[in-house]
Amino acid sequence: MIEIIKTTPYTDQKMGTAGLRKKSKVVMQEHYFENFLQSIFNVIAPEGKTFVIGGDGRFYNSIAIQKLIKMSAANGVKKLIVGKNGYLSTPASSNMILKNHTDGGFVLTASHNPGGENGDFGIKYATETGGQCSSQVSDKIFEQTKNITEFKILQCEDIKLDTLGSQKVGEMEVEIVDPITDYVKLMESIFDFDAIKKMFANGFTMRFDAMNAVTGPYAIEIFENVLGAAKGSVLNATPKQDFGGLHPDPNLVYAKELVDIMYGENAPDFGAANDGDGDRNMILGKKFFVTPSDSLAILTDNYALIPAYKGGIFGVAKSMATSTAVARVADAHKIGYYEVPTGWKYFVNLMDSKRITFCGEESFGTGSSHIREKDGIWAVLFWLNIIAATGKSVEEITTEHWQKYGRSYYLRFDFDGIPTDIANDLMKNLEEKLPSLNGQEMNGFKIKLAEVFTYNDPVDHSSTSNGMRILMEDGSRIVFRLSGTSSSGATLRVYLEKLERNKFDANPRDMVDELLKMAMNIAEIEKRTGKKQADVTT
Ligand code: G16
Repeated sequence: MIEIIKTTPYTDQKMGTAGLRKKSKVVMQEHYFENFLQSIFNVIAPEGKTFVIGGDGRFYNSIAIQKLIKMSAANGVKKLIVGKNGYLSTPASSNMILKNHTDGGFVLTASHNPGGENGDFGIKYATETGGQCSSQVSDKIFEQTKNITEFKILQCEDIKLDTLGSQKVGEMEVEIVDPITDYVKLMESIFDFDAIKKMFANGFTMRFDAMNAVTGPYAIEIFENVLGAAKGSVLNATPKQDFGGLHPDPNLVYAKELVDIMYGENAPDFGAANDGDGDRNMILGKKFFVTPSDSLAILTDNYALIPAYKGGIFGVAKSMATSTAVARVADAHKIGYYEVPTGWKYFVNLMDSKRITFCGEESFGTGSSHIREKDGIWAVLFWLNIIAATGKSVEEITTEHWQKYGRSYYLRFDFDGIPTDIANDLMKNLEEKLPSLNGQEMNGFKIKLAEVFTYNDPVDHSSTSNGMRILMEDGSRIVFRLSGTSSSGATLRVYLEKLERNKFDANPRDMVDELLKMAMNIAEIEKRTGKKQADVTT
């Protein structure tokens, strides 16, 4: 029986950079999830449509997914394709949306944010493009959430999600699928699996840290079972509701176990980690870290080594905050180059219109037009393929890249937990100051341009402003923006980049020191937030 339940709106259901992301306890409030989902349905008219659904397995996944299924049935959805046990990585979901030509999908995830009852929960909504909905659509959904008065739900038993195959829930078909098989096939169609297998057979060693999140089973299948990496190469491979207490953000701070292994004695040849929902990646060599910005540049420079791309690529894009390393590669290869606001959704039009093949972000995201999300395992396989094709180590590949293109020393400083009004005032003050900075000399740099970054989408002609940048005459940069993925309060991100053409072995922190002083001073960070230094540096 379909029930129509009266509800009262919440006022805080605005989607951020990637869907709705909140504290688990916020989402667990009465009708919070239902209100948000019904608001999406009210905007997208789901009757007769098919969606892909799943989640990263975090706390509340199993409850939310049952609500999602029952509300879909009550709202006239024709069919749901559901990852077995309710698990689906973000890239696998995008693949399934595209492969099955569905009308979109939902991934229950707060991505790299911690999970558990005291952690975060989230919902990403993707359209038929396989990418997340545009800001125009999320704005309409937000308006709905403010006025919602009722939602529809089918009253029925919980649906069993552990058996593959089709079942009926009311009038709706629910097909439980194994998402890993299709994803492995996709990866096999892109990379030279034979070359990578040969490399493992010859003794190449790796560690992949799945951080107790959704990619564990995908990684075991691909790296250990198919490619022949030694058993035990995948760490933290079993998805856990609270990620075993880990913060599933693959960077030098949070992927500590892997970092200790890669910087220890007898380190394996290659190390990598993925985040909660499998779209982010970190790449490491023996005692060596590749910044995500460099990784994008290196993958782009080496596209011809990969079977699926050797015929040529359209172009490449990065988020504005990402370092300019890939711009120099695009220039050398004479391919299209775009800079977009932070948020993978801004790449989707560029991929659909065949302007770009690759894209990436400083926030540990890299991907290509094989899907419309960033793809952690794809990036790891790309690196393995380059290593297999060249016989070189991660360090050699990266160092040779710097020798060819120069090195963008790059660090991001995050100032967390700032009260929202203080963060907004800081940004407003900074924006007002920008015109006066043009042409000034400070801390040994000459400022070429200080501006608000505005992106004009060449396909839908929408215009988006996100963050501010100060560009120096020597190619160095300072970028300021507020995070769009915080579940409470505000995080100020300060991104620093120092371009060096000849010096490659310096300490990045030393290299950006003057830029940091300059950024702290211009944005009045200590005065306004009370913070003398960043909470997290990556
Ligand atoms: C999300 C988006 C990314 C974006 C990141 C930045 O990542 O999908 O495109 O780069 O947020 O977040 P912030 O606004 O906090 O800097 P994910 O992995 O959380 O989906």
